[in-house]
Amino acid sequence: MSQATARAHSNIALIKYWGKRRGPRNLPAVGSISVTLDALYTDTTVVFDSALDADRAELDGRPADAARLTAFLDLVRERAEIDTRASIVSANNFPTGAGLASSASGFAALALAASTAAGLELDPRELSILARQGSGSAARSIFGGFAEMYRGEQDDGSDAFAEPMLAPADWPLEIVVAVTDLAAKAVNSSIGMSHLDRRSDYYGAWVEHSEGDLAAMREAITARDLETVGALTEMSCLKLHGLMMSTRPGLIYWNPATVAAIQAVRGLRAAGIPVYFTIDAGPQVKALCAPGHGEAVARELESVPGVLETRRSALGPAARLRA
Ligand code: 2P0
Repeated sequence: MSQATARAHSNIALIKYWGKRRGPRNLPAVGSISVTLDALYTDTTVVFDSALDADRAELDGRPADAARLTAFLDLVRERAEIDTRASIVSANNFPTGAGLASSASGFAALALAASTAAGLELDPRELSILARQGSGSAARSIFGGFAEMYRGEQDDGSDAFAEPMLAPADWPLEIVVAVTDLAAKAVNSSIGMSHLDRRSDYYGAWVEHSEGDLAAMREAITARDLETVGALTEMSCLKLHGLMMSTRPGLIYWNPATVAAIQAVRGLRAAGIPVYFTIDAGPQVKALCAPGHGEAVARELESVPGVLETRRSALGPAARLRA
């Protein structure tokens, strides 16, 4: 038996990933830039055990569908030249599958725990490539602080990985997550973003403008220019949701509280608080703000009708092994 436990944190994209290029295992059609969240994480233990005749998985104390996980473990087994089955025990400290990027933290933690338990010593880039093969956004959760995921050009995905941009201490922004619905989302991201070239008339424009958006965001982050980072973040979010709404069948992830929270963020900004919203494939609103404003932002978002709870977070660390 060999085992390892890893913790990886969720991340939120400021410039969004949506859409895949042709090829296997989550080759993104566009690059993305994200921040890793300290307050939201997944702990995963993997045990390779020759007594098992099939992979077993448990998520948050309940049996989980092992099929997607077995496909992922097969990548690790192939590389380590073993065929031992594994038991995976994983827990999120936040709601799973509700637009809080549990697949990002989940597959990043699994990549690190499974590769280590299998005896592989992967460097961060190799880990990022491995995590991407579980879920595209997981490639970014290998790193802390700000990270950029590259689209890559190769058919084998060898250049589709993330890299760190800034450590949390380099620009210690705060994030407030406003939860508006705890249920798992109706359409998961992989399905929502499948075959977009055939399903949305806006997709070509989304891909065409992505390099410009990424370049502008890189420049704003390097300059620590929160106003520009925030404007680009809201633009990429709204462009993503415009694309989702334009997809046949139209995808609407928002509820009334999502819209109310957007307005509340803009209201705070009009009152002089540097805060900007973003939203992933779900109804939760994430507010990015300057250091020291998290408490006021959380208080305001908690007063929005339909907001169930808020979570405050600093920028988080890279994925790491735990004893
Ligand atoms: C992102 N999202 O950049 C975008 C914005 C959601 C909206 O990446 O199919 O779970 O596993 O690669 O990574 C969610 O998609 O999709 C996502 P797969 P994933 O964070």
